Amino acid sequence: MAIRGDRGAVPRVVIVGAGIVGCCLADELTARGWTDVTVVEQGPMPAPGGSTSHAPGLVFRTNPSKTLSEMASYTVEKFSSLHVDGQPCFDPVGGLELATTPARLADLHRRAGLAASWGIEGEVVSADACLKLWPLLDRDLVLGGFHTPGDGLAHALPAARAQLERATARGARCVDRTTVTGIEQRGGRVTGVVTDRGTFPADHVVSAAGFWGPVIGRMAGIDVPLLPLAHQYARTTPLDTPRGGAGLPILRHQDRDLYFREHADRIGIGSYAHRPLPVDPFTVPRYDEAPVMPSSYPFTEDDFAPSWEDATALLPPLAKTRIHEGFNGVFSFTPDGMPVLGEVRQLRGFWLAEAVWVTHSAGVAKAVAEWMTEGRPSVDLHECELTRFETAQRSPAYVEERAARQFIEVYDIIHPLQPPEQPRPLRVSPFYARQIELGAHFLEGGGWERPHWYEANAPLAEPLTLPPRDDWSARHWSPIAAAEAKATREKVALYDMTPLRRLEVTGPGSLEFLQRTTTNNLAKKPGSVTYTLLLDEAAGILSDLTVARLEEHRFQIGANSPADLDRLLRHAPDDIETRDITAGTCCIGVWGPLARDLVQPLTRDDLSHQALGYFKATQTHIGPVPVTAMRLSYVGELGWELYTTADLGLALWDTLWAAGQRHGVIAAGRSAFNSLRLEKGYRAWGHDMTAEHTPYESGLGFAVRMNKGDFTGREALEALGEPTRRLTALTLDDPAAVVLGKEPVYVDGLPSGYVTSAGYGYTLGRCIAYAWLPPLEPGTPVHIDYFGEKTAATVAQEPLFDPRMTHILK
Ligand code: FAD
Ligand code: THG
Repeated sequence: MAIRGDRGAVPRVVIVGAGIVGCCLADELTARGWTDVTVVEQGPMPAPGGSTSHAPGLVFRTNPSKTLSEMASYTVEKFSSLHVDGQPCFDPVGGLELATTPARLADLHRRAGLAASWGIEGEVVSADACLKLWPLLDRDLVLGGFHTPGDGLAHALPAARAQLERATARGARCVDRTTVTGIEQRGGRVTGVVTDRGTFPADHVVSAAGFWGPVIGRMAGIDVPLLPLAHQYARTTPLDTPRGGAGLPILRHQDRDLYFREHADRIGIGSYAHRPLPVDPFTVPRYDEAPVMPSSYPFTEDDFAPSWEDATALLPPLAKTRIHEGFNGVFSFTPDGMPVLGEVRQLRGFWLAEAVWVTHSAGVAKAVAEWMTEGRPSVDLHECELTRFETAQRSPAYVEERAARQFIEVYDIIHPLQPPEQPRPLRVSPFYARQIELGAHFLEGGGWERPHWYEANAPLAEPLTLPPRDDWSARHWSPIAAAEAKATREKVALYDMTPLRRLEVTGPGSLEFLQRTTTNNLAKKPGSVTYTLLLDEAAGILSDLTVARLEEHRFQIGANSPADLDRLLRHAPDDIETRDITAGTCCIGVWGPLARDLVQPLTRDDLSHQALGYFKATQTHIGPVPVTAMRLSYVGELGWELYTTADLGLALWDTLWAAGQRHGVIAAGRSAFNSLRLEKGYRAWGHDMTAEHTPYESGLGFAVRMNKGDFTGREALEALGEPTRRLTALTLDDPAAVVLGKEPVYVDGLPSGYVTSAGYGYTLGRCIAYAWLPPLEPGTPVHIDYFGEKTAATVAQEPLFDPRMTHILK
């Protein structure tokens, strides 16, 4: 099937860069019927001098990101089927991650859990078993390892060549020694690629330029948030042991930031232990001027010295060898370690496929090709899309600092809640000074400082008895959260909701536009609020939103990520305006049984249930502060979200705080917040459900109105059969047990799904875990693997808390 454009013409694609990503993409596109595909490469083929040209090709598939793990699995599968000169492009020598500290050994159990969740075979093995797999190891150093038999070595250059040849056989062409110098555009669309050998007209341009991404981005007027860093790789002189060339597994010694592979009778050593060595992509030498190749800088021996000591300590036979050759090889790092993918809204037809490891290259290429062909990828890419970054997260200083941090932390044991250290604080709400006074323990999200609990509430926690926590789940957690949750259920608490993204849609076409874009019926009177879903064409959930109709033609949307704004802007007609008002505004959630006692005296308007019902909004005043009050609550208690402009935020906080003293008001943080929403069964987009899930299986069918007229995803919803999996609420049987998310779930002893989000339900006295599982009856026993231990859990009836809504409807 050949791809045709809008006017029947064959669309022209130019891919910039013939590294592994560009070559995989040429193959994936031509396999999908794209015929006019040109790969433009500045260096000479078949080894043009980018990162791929010297990649040692280790493929460890296990990753906290399900998406990256699946992409890696696809790379393994695909490269295994590619052959060059009779040799497969993947060697399944297996992978071994070592533990030399108890903390690492525990973490390997956690990684084994991740592997099981994402369907990767692997097992934590003893030190003796490690020695069998890698006889050169010093047995005394090793406590155990994580063995993944299906991991191994990708032969990146042959894989690139094989895929490019296949693409060429389908009509693609590759022009090497041709440097892209400009991107042409007209009317917000890309029209061509300018090179030192002429211009290539194009309807789509994909920048697969690796660490040169920012250079190509600048030609297109886009900041590409990645930083090239050099990373040291060295090979030893030959090793005279009988095991040389025997197919040793790829090896990681993360406690010393090292990895190893065999090169016939030599050992290759990669190190992340050295200082970050940033490279300016704008000053990288051209191929002909580079000493070796553009991505290879001279080896700095001093930087490698400690790693050599660590390497010989782990592998004593290496002491009889020396470093034969080494180099500082350059590749891309991003602020969060994830790739940068997607079409740029401001320049239609211009796509990014950058900051991709060989490990994920085929999976990334497949996803981008699907996206270009069908309008959406088949995997959830929200962690990889360019649109995930906030404006402040794309400044060069931010990117440099965070990307260098990613380099340093690449093998660190990272807790899922662990906040990055710098640059902080970046974004703060107007209540920040008060939060500090109250001893807020801040974590970070989307650049925002977010209180997780307040030390000021410590006395409230003293009388509570909570089960003790293991070291891991006790991190970034405090028993104070339990006291804050209790105070919210029993009295009243203030929550800083400022980081909750707010969009404003105005103009005569607003209602029609939002009706067409989301699932619920929004054609209600001004003053109504509706919970609704943003779906893609295949009915995958792109976001869940609250839409408040504040005036006939003015809507305020409570959204999730910057991608939501991008999505709306892509589809918005000219007669409406859509903008992000988050930064200029703020929000306090006032929730708890005493919320009305606190707030009503501060306003002359009637806030009774009769006057302002559930999911209703109104403009009013709280003391001197004009606010928009929305009667809804993600924590499942009576109360309002109170919005005002940023300048008035502190006055709003102080007014509520002063009035709340006689009611015992507290400030409460996100740790309690997450517990309360789990008890209430409210889903968190990006954790519980993503574009890979549809509303019904996610338990969100109530937000879909099939009879309201057409909307994006409606047709796909109609075609859906009975769900084969469900987002399922589980409670852990042992009141002292906890899980945190992403753990594998076993039904009848078989791996059957994975935990999405989890937290302790303080009202319930048990940990709650949501999980994707085959449909199961409430009461079904299952178990969850937590650090290699099986913990019993039971399928629960939802909602776990207040099914009759007595806490809210009063
Ligand atoms: P590249 O291979 O850099 O390709 C980009 C191409 O774009 C280049 O060929 C370049 O010449 C071309 N280009 C740039 N600008 C222009 C222009 N203006 N005009 C025309 N062409 C242009 N990954 C793993 O998965 N496992 C590993 O074990 C591993 N080890 C590594 C070890 C080292 C020492 C290094 C440096 C990297 C390692 N990586 C590893 C990372 C991996 O090599 C890269 O992430 C990957 O190769 C990037 O592929 P790419 O196609 O995006 O980029
Ligand atoms: N507040 C506001 N907007 C938001 C959120 C929020 N947008 C993003 C995210 N959070 C959306 N998530 C939810 C999830 C559940 C509810 C509200 C926002 C909720 N659900 C009720 C229920 O499921 O019973 C009511 C649904 C209904 O009546 O249709 O309250 O926190 N502003």
